[in-house]
Amino acid sequence: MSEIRKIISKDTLRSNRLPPGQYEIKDWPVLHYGKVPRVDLEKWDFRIFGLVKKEMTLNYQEFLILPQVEVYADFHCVEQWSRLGNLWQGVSSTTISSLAEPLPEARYVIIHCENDFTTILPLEDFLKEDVLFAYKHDQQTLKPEHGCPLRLVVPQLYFWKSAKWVRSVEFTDKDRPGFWEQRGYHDHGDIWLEERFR
Ligand SMILES: Nc1nc2c(c(=O)[nH]1)N[C@H]1C(S)=C(S)[C@@H](COP(=O)(O)O)O[C@H]1N2
Ligand SMILES: [Mo]
Repeated sequence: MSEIRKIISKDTLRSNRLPPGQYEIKDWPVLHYGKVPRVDLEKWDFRIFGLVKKEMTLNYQEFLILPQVEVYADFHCVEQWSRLGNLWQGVSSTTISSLAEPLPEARYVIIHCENDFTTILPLEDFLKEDVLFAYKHDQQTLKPEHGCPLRLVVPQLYFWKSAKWVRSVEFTDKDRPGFWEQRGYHDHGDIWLEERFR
């Protein structure tokens, strides 16, 4: 096995780690639209498509043998609670991107999840070094309600962009608002600029 690359999210090094308008909580609430999906790992796959040189589909075994990263990061819900000091383990967004080789026209990434949930983020944000597709949190396999088997984690944007139960990643040239973005949440969602709502 190759070594797990360890990454410290830069925002955790700030003297004040709490973005404006946030307060710290110690537990971990569950928040999402709809029901927790039942996921059959035998049928599960992870697809990369859209404006890329190499579209591909990986099954669960193939996903698990990709190089792993461990990311130490905070997260911040738009509803003002923040959870500091989380250890995520999974596959870096940059690994996914370099497998597929996005075309120069690609500017956004749409994350597609179970139950037709989607979210969108600029490619530039997606490729930050602390962004990953996580299957573990604090050494434990993710619980179903927190996104098992796989969720995206984007520390620099509000937590609604950290989509649970991810199934595919689409590279695109257009900004197509996702589930929460269509319901009044900000297109971008920068935690330091307080980009909460449109
Ligand atoms: N698939 C999916 N992912 C989602 C959501 C959702 O409704 N569906 N909600 C988002 C929101 S608004 C938040 S705050 C976080 C909450 O994640 P948690 O339940 O693990 O705390 O999940 C995000 N990811
Ligand atoms: Mo949220």
